Amino acid sequence: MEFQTRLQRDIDAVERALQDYLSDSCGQGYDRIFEAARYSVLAGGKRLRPVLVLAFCRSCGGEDEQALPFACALELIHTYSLIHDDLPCMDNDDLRRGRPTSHKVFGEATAVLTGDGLLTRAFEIMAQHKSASPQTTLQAISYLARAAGMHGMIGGQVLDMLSENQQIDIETLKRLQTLKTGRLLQAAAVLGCMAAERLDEETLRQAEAFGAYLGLAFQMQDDLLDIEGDSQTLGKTIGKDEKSGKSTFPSLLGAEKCRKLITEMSGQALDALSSFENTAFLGELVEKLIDRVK
Ligand code: GRG
Repeated sequence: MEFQTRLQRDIDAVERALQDYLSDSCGQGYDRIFEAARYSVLAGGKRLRPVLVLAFCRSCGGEDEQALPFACALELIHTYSLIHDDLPCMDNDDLRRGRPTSHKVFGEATAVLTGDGLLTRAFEIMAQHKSASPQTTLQAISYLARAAGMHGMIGGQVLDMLSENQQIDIETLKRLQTLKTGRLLQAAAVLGCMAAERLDEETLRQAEAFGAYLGLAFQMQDDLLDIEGDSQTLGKTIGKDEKSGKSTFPSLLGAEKCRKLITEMSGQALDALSSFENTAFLGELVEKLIDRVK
């Protein structure tokens, strides 16, 4: 199947599943939390992480149905992180996925609770995954919890906060971004393998390597877009890194070196795919990501 058709099918499958998972209405006075959850989750977004889960599952011989609960759980966690990251006490952002941020529409307290609700809903969805074996489910929950938690994305966010207005070196920045952005991308690749019941150490190690390289290339590209990109096309505020005094890959290395490293890192991500089958789709996805619109 042609790349674009496959991608659109995957995105559509994820959108339908996300809608189902968030279709609750309680009729007991707290429907607003479901409304706020749908507002942020169903606002578009590239769906990169869930698409990666589906693609890795297929590349390990699994079916999309096996991967969808893990894929959606990961997207809910990603969306919670965006909602919380946009709060006034964090990045204080007004625009996300082309819309006013959650706290602008629903207020700060509801935005905090929406993030909390999405995080917990994610693990509920995983625990209820019917077609995965109990061992796989447990391993996947444990992996994602660590990737999203204090040894992963949250740890990266704390390093990010502590580095504001500080002179940090490139190794510190890499470590920070590997945690903050890379861990969820690693989780996407690993959860895809797990969904297909491929739990051997070597497979998971290669999936992790893919996620780590892609995470760095993706973050470097994101930093470049923050300088060179267009707010309307990207659906978020740009130029924020410089204003907030944050070290970024282009600020430490320069744009040219970044572009070179993006090519190198994505090449290493592609190399990590050699132990998987039918990787044409994943290969094109990597190419597409590092060539995002300016
Ligand atoms: C839990 C508060 C809190 C923060 C965790 C992940 C994170 C740290 C904050 C999110 C903000 C951010 C700029 C993260 C870097 C990773 C990144 C480029 C996120 C945006 O992901 P995309 O481009 O977004 O996949 P869409 O909207 O397409 O899903």
